[in-house]
Amino acid sequence: MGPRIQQLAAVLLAAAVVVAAARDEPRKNYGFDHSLDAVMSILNCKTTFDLQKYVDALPQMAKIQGYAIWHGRPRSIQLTIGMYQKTWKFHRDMPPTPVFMYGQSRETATFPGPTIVARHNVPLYVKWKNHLPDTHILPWDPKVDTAIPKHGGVPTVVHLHSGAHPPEYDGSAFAWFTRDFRDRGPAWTRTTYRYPNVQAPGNLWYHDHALGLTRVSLLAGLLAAYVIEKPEIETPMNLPRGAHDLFLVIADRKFYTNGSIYIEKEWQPEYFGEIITVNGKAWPFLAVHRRRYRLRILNASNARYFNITLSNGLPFHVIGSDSSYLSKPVTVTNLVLSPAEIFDVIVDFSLSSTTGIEMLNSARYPFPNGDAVPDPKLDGTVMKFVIKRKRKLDDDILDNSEVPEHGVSYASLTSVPPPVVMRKITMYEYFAPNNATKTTGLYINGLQLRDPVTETPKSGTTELWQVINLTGDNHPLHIHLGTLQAVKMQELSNVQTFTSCMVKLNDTVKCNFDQHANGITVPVPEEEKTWKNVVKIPPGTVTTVKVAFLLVESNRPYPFDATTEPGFVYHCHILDHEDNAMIRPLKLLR
Ligand SMILES: *[C@@H]1O[C@H](CO)[C@@H](O)[C@H](O)[C@H]1NC(C)=O
Ligand SMILES: *[C@@H]1O[C@H](CO)[C@@H](O)[C@H](O)[C@H]1NC(C)=O
Ligand SMILES: *[C@@H]1O[C@H](CO)[C@@H](O)[C@H](O)[C@H]1NC(C)=O
Ligand SMILES: *[C@@H]1O[C@H](CO)[C@@H](O)[C@H](O)[C@H]1NC(C)=O
Ligand SMILES: *[C@@H]1O[C@H](CO)[C@@H](O)[C@H](O)[C@H]1NC(C)=O
Ligand SMILES: CC(=O)N[C@H]1CO[C@H](CO)[C@@H](O)[C@@H]1O
Ligand SMILES: [Cu+2]
Repeated sequence: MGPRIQQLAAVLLAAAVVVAAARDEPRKNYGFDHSLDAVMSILNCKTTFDLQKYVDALPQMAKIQGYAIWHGRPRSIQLTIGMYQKTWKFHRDMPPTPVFMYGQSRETATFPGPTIVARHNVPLYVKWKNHLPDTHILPWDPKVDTAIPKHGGVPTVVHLHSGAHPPEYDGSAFAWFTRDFRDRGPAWTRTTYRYPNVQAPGNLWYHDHALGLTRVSLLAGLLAAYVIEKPEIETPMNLPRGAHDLFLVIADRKFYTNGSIYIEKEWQPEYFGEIITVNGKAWPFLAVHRRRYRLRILNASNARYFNITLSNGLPFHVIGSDSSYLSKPVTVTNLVLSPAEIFDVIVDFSLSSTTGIEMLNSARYPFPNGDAVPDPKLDGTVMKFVIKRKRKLDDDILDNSEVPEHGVSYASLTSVPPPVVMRKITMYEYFAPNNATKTTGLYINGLQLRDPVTETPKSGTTELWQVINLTGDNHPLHIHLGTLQAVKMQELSNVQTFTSCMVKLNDTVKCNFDQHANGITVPVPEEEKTWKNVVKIPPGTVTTVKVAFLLVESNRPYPFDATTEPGFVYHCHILDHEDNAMIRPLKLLR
């Protein structure tokens, strides 16, 4: 190692040690100690560690139209999308990495997979096909409740995140299947899913959801974007379109020197990588014109939060978050993204004072109180925009798009009926003793996924959920089918007393919840005031969210039966937590 590398090694080692020290570590390998090997392997490998930034152009994933036009009207079609093992170059100077990817064929599969563009109210049928090999490319932990097929193979099942669809098409963790449907999970019923696309227009994504494998299968590459368009709403907004409407799918990864993706064999509470990829490339660059661009920023990391800014201070005009537009655009200079969170923004590069603009990240990890701070040389940067020289008579530069004055009328909390039920949802973590057969993990309300359902909302109603975080981390709450919006975030007083009481009694009444829910109120950020699919739940607070089990755009019940088997789930979207097992069943009633 050269002196500069050695210096950086020391910094990195220090950072990793701090991460380990920052967490309670009741057992030796509950932490990040093994990650030192990976850090070292990266340091020893000049090609990986000395990766030059901004040498790969930002790719755009292929767009697949999820409808046909027949006599001028959109109509349903069926797509076939497969899952393939291939290799992918994450950087010009890295060896090819074995990955799992979605694609319409082996040749066209990409990391992330193709973006599906569906049309509002036009159902789309997708046949999901598993072409994966007999064994996973990444290790999984048998101490975590995991889908295990009789005949080998990689269990998969696809969940359309944010989708409003009946339970049989939700991609239940128990509805998995292996190659050619050879083995199938207990809730498996069909090969082809029907997505009704009845909800408001916005940004969704699809990803794997097989029991106990979500964190490794997404890490391996089974994730992609999905859009529901509704021209009646979107055309009048006059947003940037076509080549100026881009997805940025951000994901952090850690690699071995041979290019393979690194993850601990044993389940760890959070996966962090120091290499930031956007659309499958490490620290890419994008050449842009001096004009407005629409950027749909999706955080597809396992556990990393991002706090992004542009290096020259250019603002983001936020027009939507997750799968809904806002009431009106909100202008901010930084965005905090949790895992699985989406911000839909417009950036006006014509106002740039510089020709190169870096997208920076400053979120500590684990978020928000972890002692690890992103390294400006590594995870402190995301990508770079490079402004193209102006050419004469270049039509492409003419910009008729705008930041609309108004968004949609249904984004506000009061656009839906008042709640009919109030629930308390408590997030815990437990530390298994060294000799336990189960690993350390997390859970909700003292219960596990396989325990009987306790959340049974009535389809067509809204509810208030008070979500209490008894852990040290921020957890992004994700509810299948329903859509949610934070109402209030209030800090808890005497947190230690309340936490130890809850750990003992697991009962908010006996633990005098009301007497602790009296701290200061933290405002809900303006850019998150719309119907979301993940709401960040900060530590030491009770976050009250309104959950709508209806179509918020029309205030009508779902035009399908949402009460069938196998039901839905709600969970934390830190994938490592979801797998083990911050996840509970959700069953709608008529
Ligand atoms: C890369 O190295 C790791 C660690 O030694 C190993 O587990 C993995 O199988 C290797 N990958 C390939 C493609 O050889
Ligand atoms: C995000 O970054 C901005 C700008 O650097 C800073 O003001 C803000 O406090 C950060 N937010 C969080 C939650 O870290
Ligand atoms: C991205 O999403 C993952 C989960 O999917 C989450 O753990 C992570 O914190 C998010 N990161 C950002 C930058 O939003
Ligand atoms: C496991 O460890 C606990 C304490 O850590 C101890 O009380 C228990 O006896 C151990 N069990 C076995 C089977 O060794
Ligand atoms: C926690 O409380 C729930 C609901 O009151 C109960 O069903 C569950 O068994 C309790 N769990 C533990 C570990 O005490
Ligand atoms: C109830 C509660 O506040 N639990 C934890 C939330 O997170 C903080 C860390 O920021 C812990 O100190 C609390 O115990
Ligand atoms: Cu979590």
